[in-house]
Amino acid sequence: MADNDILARIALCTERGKINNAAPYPPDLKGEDGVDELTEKALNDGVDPNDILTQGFMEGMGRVGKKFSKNEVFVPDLLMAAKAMTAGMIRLKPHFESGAAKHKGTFVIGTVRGDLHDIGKNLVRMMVEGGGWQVIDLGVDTSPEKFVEAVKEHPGCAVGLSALLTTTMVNMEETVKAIKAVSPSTPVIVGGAPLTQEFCDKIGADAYSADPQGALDYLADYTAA
Ligand code: B1M
Repeated sequence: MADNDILARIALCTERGKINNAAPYPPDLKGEDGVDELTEKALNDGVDPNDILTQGFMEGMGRVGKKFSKNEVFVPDLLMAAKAMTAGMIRLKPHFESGAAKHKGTFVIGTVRGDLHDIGKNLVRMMVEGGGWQVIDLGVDTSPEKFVEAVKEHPGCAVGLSALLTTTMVNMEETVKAIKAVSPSTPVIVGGAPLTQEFCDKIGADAYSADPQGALDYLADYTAA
């Protein structure tokens, strides 16, 4: 298979959530190679790991992310795409560690203090990972101090805060203030069902996104600026 063909196939399998040959999902690709085998083949054929990341995984995750924003696909589709991408990322990992492939930057994400909801946060993490970023996931119930620690540990990172409760979204303000106190230039993106742009402006965060793709788009604009 030519390089462009295998990359296009990796993008398609990522978008459709085809993990590997044995995976029965999606039914129309049953018995065909998935992201796992195709990534291995591409690497063995000498395809640049950066191309696998950008033209394979990022292309596929980008397509599914845009469809999700337009309600053309749903949470399970996004989860399957992320699973497929993760299978390929395991094969790419040694290339990132050796420096042959490069991340676009570091994104620290967590659900804020008092909040245990992580399904939406995990979707954002997966999309941003699929967008070529190194993601540090601080998990749920994350204190402002823990975010500050991560910001100090990863200079130049961007931060994402998620909250699902009206009682915990208020903890975002304290977190944004703590981050800005140690690093005013660190961009902070906020999201979660009860949030609004108005709330984002009120607490001094840099961006609000209603969905994972919006967070990724903001990061792309931020790095391009
Ligand atoms: Co909870 N819960 N819950 N819950 N729960 C809600 C949020 C609630 C609306 C249900 C209801 O009453 N109708 C309600 C909140 C009401 C309010 O605050 N006004 C509620 C409540 C009250 C509670 C408890 C207090 C219940 C209790 O114990 N009495 C309790 C609180 C625990 C705690 O956090 N301290 C609680 C517990 C739980 C479970 C643990 C059982 C479970 C969470 C499991 C988990 O996450 N691992 C749970 C669940 C599943 C829900 C519902 C049913 C679903 C939430 C979800 O995952 N949605 C929810 C009701 C509902 O929404 N129908 C509910 C799917 C997910 C993909 O969407 O998280 O919005 P979402 O993420 C979206 C966007 O918001 C965005 O992208 C995602 C994809 O589009 N997004 C970002 C999210 N973060 C982002 C960050 C970004 C950008 C975009 O940039 C950084």
